[in-house]
Amino acid sequence: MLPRTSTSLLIGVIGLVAAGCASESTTATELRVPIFERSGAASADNGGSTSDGELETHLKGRNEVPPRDTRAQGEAIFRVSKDGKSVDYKLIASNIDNPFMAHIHMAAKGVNGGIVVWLFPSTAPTPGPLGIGRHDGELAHGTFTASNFVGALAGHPLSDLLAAIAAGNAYVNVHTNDGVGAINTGPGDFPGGEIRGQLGPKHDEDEDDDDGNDKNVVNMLDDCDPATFNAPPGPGPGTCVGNGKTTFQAFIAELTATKVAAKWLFMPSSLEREGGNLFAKNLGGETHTFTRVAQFGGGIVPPLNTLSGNTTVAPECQNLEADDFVAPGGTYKEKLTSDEIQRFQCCIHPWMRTTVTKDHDHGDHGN
Ligand SMILES: [Cu+2]
Repeated sequence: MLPRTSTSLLIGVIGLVAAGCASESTTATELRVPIFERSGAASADNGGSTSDGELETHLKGRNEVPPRDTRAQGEAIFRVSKDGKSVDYKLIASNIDNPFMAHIHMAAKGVNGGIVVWLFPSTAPTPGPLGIGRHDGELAHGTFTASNFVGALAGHPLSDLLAAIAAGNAYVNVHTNDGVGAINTGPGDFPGGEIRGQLGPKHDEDEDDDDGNDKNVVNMLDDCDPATFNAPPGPGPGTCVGNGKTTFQAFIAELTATKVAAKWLFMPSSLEREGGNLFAKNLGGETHTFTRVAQFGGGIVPPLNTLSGNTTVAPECQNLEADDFVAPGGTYKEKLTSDEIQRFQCCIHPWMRTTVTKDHDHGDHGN
């Protein structure tokens, strides 16, 4: 590995303009796995594990579309394997009547989407019996891989689900059905879904951000393929120390077509906070910045500004200091204000953004 400093990486990035250094290729053997922060509200039945790679969502009736009036609630916990090839999960539900199936669906918050993974009764795409009555506790646990994908993800790699989760486009849904008469007659009979929880970037309102800083985290993610980023015509040696899958050519092609590279992102892209510290963790393979700007704009790499349509450079990106560059594995601390809106962006990849809005009603309703 090359010795790396913020400066040499920066030069590597700027080298995009005039690449041509000797190549040093490394093989990518591992999938890049987005790491998610655990929610602060731990369930009584989650085994107590708090290791990285775990994600969790709280399932509630009011998250359904349309919202369902129910006392049922649940929790889904996922753990991505180190090699990124499988996911262990546990699904817990209480105060729920007649659950008969549960899945991961693909859609944003507030939108209903198709099934991509079955979780209950099992990973097999088969519903359970109707009208099973009251359930409290673990509903299902198991392991799934890409071979379990159905619907829109059938035939896709596991990384596509992780990317959807990172983008806020996946949720867990538990369906109920009493098997009698009309549907949607009340709790225990919502075949379209009784409790739901979004996966990924959403910071659940159950979170208590008063203790511990690790909940105030924005993850900086990318998916750079080191072989192509570190060699011509990529930006050059040392640019990418990760094990991503997106080639430099595909990165430029996506940027050209859509003005963003979707796997280069800040996660979450929006959160509600008032004061306190925010920690931006670089989990990617490239250097990024987490720069407070008055308005989002272009950064310090003109070709990336042009391709992403950010032709007006954010002035804050023109005054960067060495310690503004966050190398892979690094963390950047930013003190939040009580301003109504605070904006942070990467000054290298200007489409990587997070907006912090003032936390108006910090709900507090325990399990
Ligand atoms: Cu960046």
